[in-house]
Amino acid sequence: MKKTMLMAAVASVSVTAAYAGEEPVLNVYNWSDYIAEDTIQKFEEATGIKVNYDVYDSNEVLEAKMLTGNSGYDVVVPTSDFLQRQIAAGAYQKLDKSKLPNLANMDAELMQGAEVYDPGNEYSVIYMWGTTGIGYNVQAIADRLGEDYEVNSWELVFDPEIVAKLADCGVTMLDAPSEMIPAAMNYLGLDPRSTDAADLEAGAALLEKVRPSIRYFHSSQYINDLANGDICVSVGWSGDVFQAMARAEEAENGVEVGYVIPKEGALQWFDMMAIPVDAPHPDNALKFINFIMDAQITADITNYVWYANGNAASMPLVDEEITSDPGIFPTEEAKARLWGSKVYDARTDRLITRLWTRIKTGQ
Ligand code: N2P
Repeated sequence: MKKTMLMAAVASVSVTAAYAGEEPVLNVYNWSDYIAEDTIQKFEEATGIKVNYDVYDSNEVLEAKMLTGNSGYDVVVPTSDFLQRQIAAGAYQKLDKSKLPNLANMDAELMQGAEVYDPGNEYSVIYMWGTTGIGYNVQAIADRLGEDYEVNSWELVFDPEIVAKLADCGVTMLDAPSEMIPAAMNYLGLDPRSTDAADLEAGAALLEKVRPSIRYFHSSQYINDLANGDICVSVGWSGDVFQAMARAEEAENGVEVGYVIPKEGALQWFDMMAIPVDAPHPDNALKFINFIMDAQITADITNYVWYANGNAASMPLVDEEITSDPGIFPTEEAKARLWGSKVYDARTDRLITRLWTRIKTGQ
């Protein structure tokens, strides 16, 4: 009898404990090569919360998980246009801003820019932002196009004759249809944000034309390949190309990597931290998002991954080498030629997926 009462008492204590707080676990799903080496460890030490950290390199992969639900993730980092579509589908929960005091560190202008996708910044906070431009091996280009050739145009990958001269040293593109097709449209002089089927078809036709000169479509492999000199041109994300540059320098392998925002313009995107509607640990998620918005923590990430962030307070702590690089923080002149990601309706999205399959498989 006594024993039973004791067991009941123990059971009720542990139930109370479970209600008082979440288990000290957090499941994060972020882009690959997108965090400093010690960020997770620092968060675990500061909070006692154990982090399971998984990575992806494609918005489509993340979106499939978010729209299916039950991903088990507490914090994810979709790009703003994908985020908007996922918010509309009910995939995220509103942020309890009373638990995010470090929101005061954020750059008001950039957060306002992000409101295009998330009005009132109700569901998301900027993690990092960047551009989709061209990474290249300086010597390999000079060898094939001449010492005087200036890499500053999308012609490097979209002019069939020019890219054919580079095919032997390895040209790669992102496996990101909603970034690659608009870039081709932009090169053709079309509005990269157009959803007109004829414009999208024209962009796709150009990609098909240069397809024989493309070694692969992949969105993370190119970092090491550029760094090792195994490929010579990648349409890639700003920070990733800078990471390739840094890895080559560290390896002292004689490979010099450059990054350019082409003169015709480029996509500027924002990656946003958000909490899935069915996150198992939403309070821990808020703790993590607030931790990331700490000025020093965000500066450490930018200093490691070479991506610009949206945290004004972190700026004085970011290396001068990064803040002064126009490939990472574009000049006003370059900024005027950047375009924002476009949110596609379901019909346009299906068309883009179809065109992309055709481009990749050549059918
Ligand atoms: C990090 C890639 C993040 C940029 N490897 C994609 N929006």
